[in-house]
Amino acid sequence: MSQTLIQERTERTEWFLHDRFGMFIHWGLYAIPARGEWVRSVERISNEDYQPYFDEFNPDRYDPKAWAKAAKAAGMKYAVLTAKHHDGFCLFDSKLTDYKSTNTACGRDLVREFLDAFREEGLKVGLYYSLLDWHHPDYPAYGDRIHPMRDNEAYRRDPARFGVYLDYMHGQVRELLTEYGKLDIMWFDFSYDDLKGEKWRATELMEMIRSEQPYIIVDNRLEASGEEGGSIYTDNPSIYSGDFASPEQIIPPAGITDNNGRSIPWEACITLNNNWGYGASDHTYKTAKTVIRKLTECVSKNGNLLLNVGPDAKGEIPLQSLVVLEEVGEWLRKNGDSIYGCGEAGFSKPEWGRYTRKGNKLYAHLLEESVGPVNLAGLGDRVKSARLLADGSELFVTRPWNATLYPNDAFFNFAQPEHFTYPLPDER
Ligand code: JFZ
Repeated sequence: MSQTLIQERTERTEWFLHDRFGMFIHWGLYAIPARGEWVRSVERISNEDYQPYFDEFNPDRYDPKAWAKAAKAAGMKYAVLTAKHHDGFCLFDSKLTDYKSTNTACGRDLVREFLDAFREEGLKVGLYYSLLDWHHPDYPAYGDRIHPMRDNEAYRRDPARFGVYLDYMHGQVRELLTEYGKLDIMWFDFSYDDLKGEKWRATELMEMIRSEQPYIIVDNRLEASGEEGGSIYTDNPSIYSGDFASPEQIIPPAGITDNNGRSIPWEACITLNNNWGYGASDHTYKTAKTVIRKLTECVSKNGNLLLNVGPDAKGEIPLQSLVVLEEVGEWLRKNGDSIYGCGEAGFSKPEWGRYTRKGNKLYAHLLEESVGPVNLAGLGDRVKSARLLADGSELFVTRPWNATLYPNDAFFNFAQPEHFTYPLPDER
């Protein structure tokens, strides 16, 4: 059984592991207070005090085609939008709630427009759906997760009412899967140690998902909680273990493998500044150079990078994010062969950078300027020829690093991580 699950997971995630780089979009009412998507919990904001954001929400500069063009130009191949975050506000026209974008001043189904625009650009599309719901009266904000601002009286009076919430949650997932065409990714978020798996009626949910959209890939957070990644980390995954692991704000030091040492599909989700949702005063943006290096690091460990943007209340991706995305795209246009379809090289990490690999092509990401020749220690005589990836120019490979050529020798390609021209190895 589990072998079948693993086999199906391998097939479903083939495109995903090839594509390597996606855009995460955290957007909702919280773009108005502009202090991150947890603002309601962090500041203990009551339903009543959160209501004005719903009343004034009107992102009249929302232009998902512009988002899609920016993602595509950045070299991203897929995108995931928050259809509903923890605050419960729906960016889609759910029949199961009034708490949705179509009932705000903007009156638009933001999810549908997102999907249309990104598909139009040829990107794969995914939706993030929060398992938590601070707005639903029957959601159990219990234990240390009581949100004092919440009036979840109904649940507190009668915990059995959690089932009412689960019907709602399952119903909304079904809406997303049946009313919006083919989706490529379902990104659930998240579980707690004592609220995961079957507590979400996860088997039933997964069976529904698979029957509606057999090829959709699902993250591991129906089961994963905090540090605990769930049974996807084992060679005996549950039906709701997910198709990929979702390390957050971290790139796993040695990639992710199961207890048999076999590589598991994974995607690191990383913010561009220090917030998922729009943070008006957060200017701690990563540089393009950092993003390129982190993307390379993920790929060198068989992983993906889902890079986040947090559009503002008007619907625009912050300019600081766009500038970084553009520069990353510039690099990928020249060096994308070292990222797409690539993975771990099977050689230990060189002193001067990282390797990625696709078949018999090895990509050397030179992260340090070298003094003299770049040492290809460990490759021995397997290097047949070397080229600078960005412009195709020849690089000399000198002894003792290539002596003899064999029929299946590796091609050696240098991906240029930055825009500097590094010194060619001397021919001696
Ligand atoms: C979750 C969300 O809470 C967050 O707002 C954002 O959407 C991110 C992508 O996902 O962040 C988490 C989820 C789980 C834990 C911590 C942060 N956890 O269990 O420790």
